[in-house]
Amino acid sequence: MSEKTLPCADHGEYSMVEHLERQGVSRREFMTACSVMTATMTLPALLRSGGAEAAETAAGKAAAGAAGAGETTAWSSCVVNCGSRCPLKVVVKDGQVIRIEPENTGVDSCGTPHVRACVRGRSMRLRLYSEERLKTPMKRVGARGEGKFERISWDEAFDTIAAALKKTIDQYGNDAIYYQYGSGTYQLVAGRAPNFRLLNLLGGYLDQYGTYSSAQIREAMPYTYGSGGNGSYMTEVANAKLYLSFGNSPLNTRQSGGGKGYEWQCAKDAGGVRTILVDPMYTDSMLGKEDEWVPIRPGTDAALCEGIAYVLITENKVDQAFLDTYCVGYDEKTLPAGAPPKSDYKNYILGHGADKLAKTPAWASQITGVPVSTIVRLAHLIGDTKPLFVSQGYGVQRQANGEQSVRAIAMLPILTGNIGLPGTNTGAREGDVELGAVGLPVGKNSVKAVLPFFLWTDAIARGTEMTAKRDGIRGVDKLKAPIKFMWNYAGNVLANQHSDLNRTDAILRDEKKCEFVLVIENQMTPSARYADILLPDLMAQENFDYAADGYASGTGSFLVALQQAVKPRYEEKSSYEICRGIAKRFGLEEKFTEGRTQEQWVEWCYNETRKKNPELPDFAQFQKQGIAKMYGKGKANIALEGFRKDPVKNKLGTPSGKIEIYSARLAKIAAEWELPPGDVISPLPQYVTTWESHLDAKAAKYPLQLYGLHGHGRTHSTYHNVAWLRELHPDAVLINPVDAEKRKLKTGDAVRVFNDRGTVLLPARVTPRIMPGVVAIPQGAWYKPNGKGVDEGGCINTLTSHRPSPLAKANPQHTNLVDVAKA
Ligand SMILES: Nc1nc2c(c(=O)[nH]1)N[C@H]1C(S)=C(S)[C@@H](COP(=O)(O)OP(=O)(O)OC[C@H]3O[C@@H](n4cnc5c(=O)[nH]c(N)nc54)[C@H](O)[C@@H]3O)O[C@H]1N2
Ligand SMILES: Nc1nc2c(c(=O)[nH]1)N[C@H]1C(S)=C(S)[C@@H](COP(=O)(O)OP(=O)(O)OC[C@H]3O[C@@H](n4cnc5c(=O)[nH]c(N)nc54)[C@H](O)[C@@H]3O)O[C@H]1N2
Ligand code: SF4
Ligand SMILES: [Mo]
Repeated sequence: MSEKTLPCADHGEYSMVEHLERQGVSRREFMTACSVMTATMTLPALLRSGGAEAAETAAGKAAAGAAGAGETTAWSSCVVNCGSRCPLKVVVKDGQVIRIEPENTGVDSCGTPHVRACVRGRSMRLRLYSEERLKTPMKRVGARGEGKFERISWDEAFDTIAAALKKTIDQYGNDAIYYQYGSGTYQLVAGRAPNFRLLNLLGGYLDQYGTYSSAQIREAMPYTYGSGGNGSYMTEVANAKLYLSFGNSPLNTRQSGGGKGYEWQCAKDAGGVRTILVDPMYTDSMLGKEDEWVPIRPGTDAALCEGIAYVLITENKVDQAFLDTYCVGYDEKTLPAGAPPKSDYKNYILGHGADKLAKTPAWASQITGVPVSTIVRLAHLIGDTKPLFVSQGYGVQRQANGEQSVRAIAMLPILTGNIGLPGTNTGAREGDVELGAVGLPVGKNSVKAVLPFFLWTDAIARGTEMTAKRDGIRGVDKLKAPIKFMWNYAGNVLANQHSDLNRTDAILRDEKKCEFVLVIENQMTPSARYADILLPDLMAQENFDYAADGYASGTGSFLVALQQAVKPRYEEKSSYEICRGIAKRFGLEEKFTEGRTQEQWVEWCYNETRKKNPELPDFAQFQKQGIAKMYGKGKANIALEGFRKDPVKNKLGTPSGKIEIYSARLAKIAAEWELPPGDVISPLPQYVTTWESHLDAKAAKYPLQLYGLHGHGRTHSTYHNVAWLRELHPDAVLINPVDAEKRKLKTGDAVRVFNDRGTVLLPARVTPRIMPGVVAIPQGAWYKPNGKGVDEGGCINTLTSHRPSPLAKANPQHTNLVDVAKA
């Protein structure tokens, strides 16, 4: 791997931290040393300088079993929702975790790497021993949301929860029990699964579809391709000549030492692919690793793609044979029967469609902020370079018009025929190998109704008004009951990760609306404050379980043993034991356990996984080695390869079996659904100017576009209460010097970021890395309202809107207008 592409900040820094700490160097000295090194040296340079080399050796010694005197090592993993599940070696002395080491069973080059944990996983010890750790069951004593609790026994907790469940079921039915989105832990037996298993035994619960992560891309892409949001593996980038990526930042969001960020760098080094990143921010995935950064106004990717399409079409750079054979609706001759005349893509782009507007580079430029010359140059590159690998992150689709943008981006590989061939991709995010790891069986949910994940505050406030055609309710035409019982496991959505938190707070506080809130957590988070009963869960390092590679691991498949490194210190219980306790109150304990202990279930699940992957070692051996890596399983995956080879034999999942540029299904939905003014669903992907974009009337009052980014210092809100990380990655609002100048702001100034929904207090960070007219806040800081609508915690969701996107009814959390002023 070349020096150019391995940033100290991601992979090297923390082995230095830990090494120096072990040598007795203080945090303060470390921080200073590291920031100097990060600024000036790359990891290979560090390695040569000797410091990190020593750290590597120390880690190597521990792996070989030569830990210090009295130290033992257990295997665990960082199972938060970052998608990587990096294995961790938990070093214990005198019953206490004294440090966390990364796994090192791989090699230091591309191939079968060490799956090195990032700074977050390596600071796990601080989360384990944080002041906010929940110790005992508690019941609320103050008003809901006030955060006043009293210790109770497990018996009282189980009795209270069982009584509330019975009351809800008797009075409103199981439809009134909602299982809240919560992505805090991805362990396979004692994570979320026992909660589902219990609720299903009780007659079911209101489930959700979609996620805060990727709801829009997963909903929209199947209209084009017949199936979901994932494309070719990142390893395929090695075979491409041009990598064009929209809002994808693997070195921010796929940080693990063995995941997609790593694969990206290896692939780039192997093939020397030209790299162009389209993003409002100059991200850490750039910093010299890109050939070109194209700054773009948030929410306008579709316009850029249409401007590029205009050049491709008018300069004859489209692959007409591919479009004729594999696609529906590029031009009039492949439009489906029943589509209006001139409703095809070519006519739309050239200005002969219903809107009579040519999507010229000049038109695209005034929307996107990308210069005309850049649009034309990009179009020439895209038209002339093969293979072309187009991908996108999820930031693009976390916008009010995200469903349109994701399909518009897919048009670039489609127009140029860069589909199903080596070095190409569909325009979706890169895919992952899946081992099909088996978790605790959860049974069947008897409640038919399913809610779009983003509309739970509506389902509390106006549940019975919500319908299929207006609110995207599935399984039934209309919700039977509002949400009356909130089951919140391992999530901080209630008061942190959902939108418009001041509104959300008012809805949750009203005990007549949602009558019972159960929170099962291990930290006293903002959401935990809203619990009626608050239960302390184990953390993975105190639990016994196993985990599989995540959705950010790319081709790197592995299983990790989660071993009990330390015993719980207080009265915490695993979710399996918690749910068993509640099941007992209903006489369902035997049905819940099927006669197995949690440990026996772990072994059972592992063995089921092994049946599908016979190359895995037996359970005893797995426990001994702690990690089972199975790299290289699907290295050759190219999205739609079979379809490209034989489109008749390997039809896509669309009604026509082809790529549907024009979707008759979307035309039908557009005609039938009830949409508020301004919401557009259309059979062709098309740029739509939305509410709270820079072209909206509201921009006169709030001239800055705001979005939240997934930064290094947290996984969402998890790891927020780790002081080391707050020091290393301080929260701030990123603002361009041009916008700062107008407001007389400099870095470090305390500022207010505000709109009609609320105000957030934060320091400013003035930087040209964010484009003019746009500001960004790392998402996930803990919401801390001061009672006057001002959030002193710096949580972006004080400012975000709860209005859903048109098709997926999903979170447009990156679409916001604000202003910034000195506090
Ligand atoms: N404005 C804005 N908002 C966003 C986003 C954005 O980009 N912008 N991103 C969205 C996205 S993509 C997502 S996925 C969501 C994430 O939203 P959440 O799913 O709420 O994720 P976290 O904030 O990480 O909260 C996880 C919680 O689980 C707890 N936890 C961790 N381990 C365990 C365990 O073993 N047991 C139990 N019981 N609890 C545990 C942690 O303490 C933490 O409080 O946020 C969304 N919100
Ligand atoms: N470090 C870290 N990694 C994480 C997480 C985390 O919290 N921290 N969370 C994990 C989870 S659950 C998820 S879902 C993923 C999230 O992964 P993403 O959703 O891909 O991450 P974001 O940071 O929201 O956005 C990615 C990039 O899109 C850019 N962007 C925003 N709006 C637009 C737009 O309209 N157009 C274009 N072209 N670019 C835009 C942003 O500047 C950013 O660089 O990350 C995962 N990985
Ligand atoms: S936050 Fe993600 S990259 Fe970091 S250690 Fe955890 S799983 Fe690995
Ligand atoms: Mo996510």
